Amino acid sequence: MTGLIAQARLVTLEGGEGVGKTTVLNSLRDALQSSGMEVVCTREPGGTPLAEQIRNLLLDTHHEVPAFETELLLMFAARAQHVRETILPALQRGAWVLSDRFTDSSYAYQGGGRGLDAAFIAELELRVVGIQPGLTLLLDLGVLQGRDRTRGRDLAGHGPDRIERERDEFFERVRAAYLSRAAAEPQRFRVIDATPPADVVAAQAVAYLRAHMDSVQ
Ligand code: Z5A
Repeated sequence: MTGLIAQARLVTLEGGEGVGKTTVLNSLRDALQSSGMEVVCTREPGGTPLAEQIRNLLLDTHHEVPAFETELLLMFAARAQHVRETILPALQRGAWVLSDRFTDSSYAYQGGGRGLDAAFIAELELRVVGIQPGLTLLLDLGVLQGRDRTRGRDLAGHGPDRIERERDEFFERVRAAYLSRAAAEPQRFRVIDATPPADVVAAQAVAYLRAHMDSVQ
């Protein structure tokens, strides 16, 4: 018993760097809209003007390196605002919400990657967030393949942000933490192999979404 309230219409996309979340999110949005649903697409950290400013602080490389605890608390500060200003109002009017990352990212990056205590993260989740997704699609890809996919974008002028500059071992721990969470909550997570071409990955994600929609309507 987690004390969290499951929100069937909240669907989250998770995974490491460059796994293709943004690409898949567009296909999920199209599938929901073609079924006549209102869809709100959002992301973390971010999703409100204030939370987007916190995102900029988190990813900026120009200030001193934040303490791991500072990073965690800023993620949850942004999430507190995002849940109250964007997610809950949308769910309350019957919309579906597709979020590119949510609380599982904090368990994977700040818990798995940084080594912060999962019990502390769970306490924040309970007190600050209070809800969990009805469906979480975890796109799983090798760390080096993810890096290859983002390299072109980095070379095109967007240098890597502060977290993207972490070493491969950090991202290996992130990946392991995600897979461990998925194994612990098989009813909520669907793990998708993100190595095939983007249209194949998106089709698998849409199939899982449709099955979930059938189960909640
Ligand atoms: N973070 C955290 O630490 N704690 C938290 O609680 C939260 C977040 C919420 C910002 O997130 C950072 O915040 C993130 C985690 C941390 N840091 N990292 N790393 P973000 O979501 O903005 O950053 P991101 O995950 O790095 O986004 P991304 O690199 O844009 O990944 P993506 O959205 O999953 O990938 P994409 O843009 O859809 O695709 C990447 C490229 O690959 C692109 O050129 C595509 O055309 C290509 N692509 C996509 N799919 C395929 C396939 N199937 N084959 C080949 N190529 C493909």
